[in-house]
Amino acid sequence: MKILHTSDWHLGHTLYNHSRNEEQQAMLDQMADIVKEQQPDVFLLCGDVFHTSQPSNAIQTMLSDGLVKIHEAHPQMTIVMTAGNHDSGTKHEIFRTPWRALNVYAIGQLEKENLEEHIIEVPGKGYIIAIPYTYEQNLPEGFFQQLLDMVAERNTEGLPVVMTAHTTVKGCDFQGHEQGTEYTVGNIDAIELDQLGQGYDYLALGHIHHGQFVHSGKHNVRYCGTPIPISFDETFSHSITMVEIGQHSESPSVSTIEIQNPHPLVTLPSEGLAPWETAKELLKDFPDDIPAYIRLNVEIDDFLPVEAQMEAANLVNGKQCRFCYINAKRKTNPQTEAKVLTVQEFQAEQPIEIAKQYATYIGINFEDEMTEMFNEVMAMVANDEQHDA
Ligand SMILES: [Mn+2]
Repeated sequence: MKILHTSDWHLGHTLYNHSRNEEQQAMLDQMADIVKEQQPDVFLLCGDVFHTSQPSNAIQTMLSDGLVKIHEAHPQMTIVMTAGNHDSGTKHEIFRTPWRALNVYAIGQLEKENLEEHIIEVPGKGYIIAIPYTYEQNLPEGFFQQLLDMVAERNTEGLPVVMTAHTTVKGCDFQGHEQGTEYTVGNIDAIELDQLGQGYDYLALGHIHHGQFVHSGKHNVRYCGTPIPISFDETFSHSITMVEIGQHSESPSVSTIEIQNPHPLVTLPSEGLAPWETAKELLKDFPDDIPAYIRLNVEIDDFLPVEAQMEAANLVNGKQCRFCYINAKRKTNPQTEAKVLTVQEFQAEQPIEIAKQYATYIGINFEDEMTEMFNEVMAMVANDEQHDA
């Protein structure tokens, strides 16, 4: 069984108010070309089809036209499209009946009473267990294993078994996701790989934007990643994943095909931070004919000049690139850097000490006059509390 694995299209995404339609259309066209060339048996789109649960009419048309083109590139191919945390699970299924006529399975919600809805048999080729995103609280215990067991029972021919999920698996590399931690990425808490059961030959994951094998020891658990970047921090290459599995229990062979983005996301300088004056020079020198999105990484002592945004926007006048934003960071001085406190330490500290540390953290000098004002306010608060009591 030959599978094309993709996820996280985020159709309708805007980058600092710039529409991504042109790029996303180019991405869809490349998908159709790849399908025509590769002729996979299965096309998996593992969640985050749209960027928002309320995509505009034009964006919905973009998806349906794109999917029809992908279908026409290889009409025998089974297309499985699950909903991610960015999608509306119910809207995802509105056209499931007409989609079926084009060999497209739209799976938006968990069918706890009707598990069969999640099992798609690709005749003579293999099985797909298609599972959309769901709140963990809404997931019955052992749900994945139950489905895998159902497939194991009927898979007497030893055909390949592929499962999809849209979630955060513990230990993944979440570069590109803002505010990601070891425990939660993109509003989905990390789960152990074991919780997704055993018995699949390949686990096709969506949600994490950096394409990667999740370290399971074997190369059969994979995030395919975004086909085009959603954030400036996705500084890795973007691709779709091609998977081939001979038969059940055999290791899949996996390769990637790169997707070209006509509007690259560029950070200036390409590494580290530059002072504001240098950043402006870099922007001025940026080639006129490259239709990139630009972010400036700027190091500041205290504050950016008020007119900085406007200055930068003016500097790209007449260029093909689009200025997005200034990512300003304060110089960190190891001697004055605020220390990290535990809750207990925080509660034990005097309010004035907390205020001083905060001032240091945001780069303000806490002067004697401020100490005086602070003490005065504290006295007033204490006085009020006494009256209230
Ligand atoms: Mn996503």
